[in-house]
Amino acid sequence: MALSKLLSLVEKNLKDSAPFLAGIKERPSSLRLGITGPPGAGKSSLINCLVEIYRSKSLKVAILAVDPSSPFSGGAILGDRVRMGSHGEDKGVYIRSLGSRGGFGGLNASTGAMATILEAVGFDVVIIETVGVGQTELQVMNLADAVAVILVPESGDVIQTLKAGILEIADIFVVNKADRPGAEVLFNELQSLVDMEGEKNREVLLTSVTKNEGLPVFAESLLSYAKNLRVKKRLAPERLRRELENLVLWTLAENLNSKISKLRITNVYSAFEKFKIPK
Ligand SMILES: Nc1nc2c(ncn2[C@@H]2O[C@H](COP(=O)(O)OP(=O)(O)O)[C@@H](O)[C@H]2O)c(=O)[nH]1
Ligand SMILES: [Mg+2]
Repeated sequence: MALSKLLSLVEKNLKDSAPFLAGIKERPSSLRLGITGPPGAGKSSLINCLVEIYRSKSLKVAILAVDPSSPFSGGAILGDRVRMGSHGEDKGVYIRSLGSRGGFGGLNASTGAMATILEAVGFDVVIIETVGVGQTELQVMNLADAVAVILVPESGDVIQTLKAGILEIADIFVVNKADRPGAEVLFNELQSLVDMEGEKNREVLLTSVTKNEGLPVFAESLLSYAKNLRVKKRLAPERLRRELENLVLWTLAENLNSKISKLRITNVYSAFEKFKIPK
């Protein structure tokens, strides 16, 4: 498929794709939804439900899964027909897994480029799934117009144990696996966190994929957050600054890797030592 080839080209050689990417016009109607949370929380299962709901509204949906264990990837799909549902032959659904390699903002840059392409070729919704564990994966959520952080009763004392980062980026908290004990406790805990914030206007929802509960509400809410926050998030100075920083770091790392031989790198390093800014 031509789209897959194009995305692979961009993923493998972001630098050379820059002029092409710069020529792509942004589609104001497209929305990016970020889904993150600890492994096993049910992110992929929920995304599968979102896809079904959005498809029923005739929205075209693309998924970028930055999760090596995602059931969307490779053979795992075949072993998990329930979670994948029937999107296999649906042309209005595109699923792609991305490795979280390429540090220094590389993942951020290539995921962003891929989302841009997917929007340009006509996908109304681009869902980005990352495991909310590493800083790199969390940063990718900056690309989204709205972010849902998925938690489960087993997450335990989340508010104490979760890194601040993952709590901050949420527009919606989803307590999934509401069919399990402890879901209400976690829900209340998050609700009081959100209530204290006042002006931030974040939301807490309960879902159960297995019991088919809370899913349309979640789907609708995520979409409406994205619609409302889209412009603000895409033009946020903080985000643009971080994207630029990523790009600069990534370009430097690329150049360092490709242009400096191993022999010379020691010379560069000792030269650099001399120029360090004194404290
Ligand atoms: N009991 C229960 N299990 C669920 C629910 N949602 C997902 N799961 C299961 O949790 C496991 C992890 O789901 P997955 O979607 O791969 O999680 P991810 O790692 O966050 O993407 C799978 O075995 C799912 O079937 C739910 O609402 N209730
Ligand atoms: Mg997953």
